[in-house]
Amino acid sequence: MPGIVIVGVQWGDEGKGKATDLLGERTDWVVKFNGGNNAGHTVVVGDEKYALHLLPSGILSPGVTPVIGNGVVVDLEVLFAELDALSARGIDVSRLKVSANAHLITHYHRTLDKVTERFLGKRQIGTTGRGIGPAYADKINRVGIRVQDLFDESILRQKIEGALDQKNHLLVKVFNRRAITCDEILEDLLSYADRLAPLVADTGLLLNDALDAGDVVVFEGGQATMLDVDHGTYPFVTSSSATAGGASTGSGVGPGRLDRIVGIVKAYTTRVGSGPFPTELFDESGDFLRARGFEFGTTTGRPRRVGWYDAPITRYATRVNGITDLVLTKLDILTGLDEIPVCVAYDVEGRRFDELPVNQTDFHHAKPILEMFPGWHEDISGARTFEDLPQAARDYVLALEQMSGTHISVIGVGPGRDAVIVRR
Ligand code: 2SA
Ligand code: GDP
Ligand code: MG
Repeated sequence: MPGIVIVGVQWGDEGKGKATDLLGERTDWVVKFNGGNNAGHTVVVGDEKYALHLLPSGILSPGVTPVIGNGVVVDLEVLFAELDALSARGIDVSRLKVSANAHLITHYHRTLDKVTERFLGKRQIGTTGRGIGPAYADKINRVGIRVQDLFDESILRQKIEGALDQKNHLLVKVFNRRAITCDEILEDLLSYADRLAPLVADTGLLLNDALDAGDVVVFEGGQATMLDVDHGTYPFVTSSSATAGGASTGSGVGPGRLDRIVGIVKAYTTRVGSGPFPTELFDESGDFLRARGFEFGTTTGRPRRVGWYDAPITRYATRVNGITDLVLTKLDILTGLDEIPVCVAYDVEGRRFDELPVNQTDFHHAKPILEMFPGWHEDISGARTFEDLPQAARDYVLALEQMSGTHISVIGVGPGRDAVIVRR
């Protein structure tokens, strides 16, 4: 099974970084195919904790070649800061490859992200402020700057000038900001060119050759299904394809080569930023989950919104991604609850919806129809087989599996690399 895709089922932070890291021993390549340094993956290895933003989680495993694919937007300052920080901790980062076609995040993208959010006021998306949306907007609008442009100064200058024509109009006339000059952007980008040059590659070719040779390639999704620009709760989404299809377009590998699609799903639900969230909790149960699960943004530190498990979302994600296996994470966080509610369907002003309503307005008004499951009080963090779990925890997992229609092959019972139960 050489091509394995990792995708988030809910609104992100399900533990994709840990899942990718877990596969590390059997993996030859890990490819990031979407997003940029808006991602936040926390990986715990022994006593060491790593927070990765732009780099694929596979960078922590010796022997893995990490790849930043064409579908990613790259902030060069962040790239080199993250590489330096990992090197200083003894991680070998020398194998990293960066697609020549990946787009760059510049100073004006970061500025526009922040001022647009401020301008939106109550309607803001709650972005990470990293310039992600404006960089993808430029890509689609055909005024983006790609990694390869750094190596042709006259082309680079033309492209920056083209992009700034529109940006400066907006910045000065609408947002009352100073104009940005072509020279300042050019100088900043070119300052990274020498360090970047040896990393740049035709990554699509490398990955296809690797698959031909029988290598195992993991495609690591950033964000998640419900934040996908097409399939998520638009406009409260990120600006990239976070679902399995994005693994193909964002890496240059045909969809037929993606053999397994692994969905990562938390035993409850969280979301950062604005937008609908039917099972959201505003009471002490929410405080319990946030504190126990340490639900704070890995990138921005923002408290995450928390809620119960939402089965229609998992069914939707299974369909949209073609999920073949689920990894259920953070089951240990639910320990200590007498009863665990699960959303099995929605009520929208008296109408029952068993699946996600097609109309987003209905989803905004959806109230969860909850089914109660008995909780457990035993510490499960040392469980390493399914049989080690208390009966109530097993029943909870089997119920989620039955509701989502997909096999749960791995269960997370703690943040560490070894805190997992692998089921056949
Ligand atoms: P953006 O910055 O344009 O991608 O924001 C658009 C929406 O996407 C959400 N988003 C995320 N949601 C969860 N986790 C993300 N990564 C970080 C983490 C987030 C953090 O791992 O904790 O630290 O705050 C992530 N990245 C983007 C974002 O909240 C907006 O709703
Ligand atoms: P990602 O964005 O999907 O990679 O997820 P994040 O790293 O942002 O958030 C997941 C958090 O949960 C991280 O702090 C992980 O160390 C932690 N984690 C992952 N799996 C488990 C688990 O099974 N149990 C517990 N307690 N923590 C976990
Ligand atoms: Mg995260």
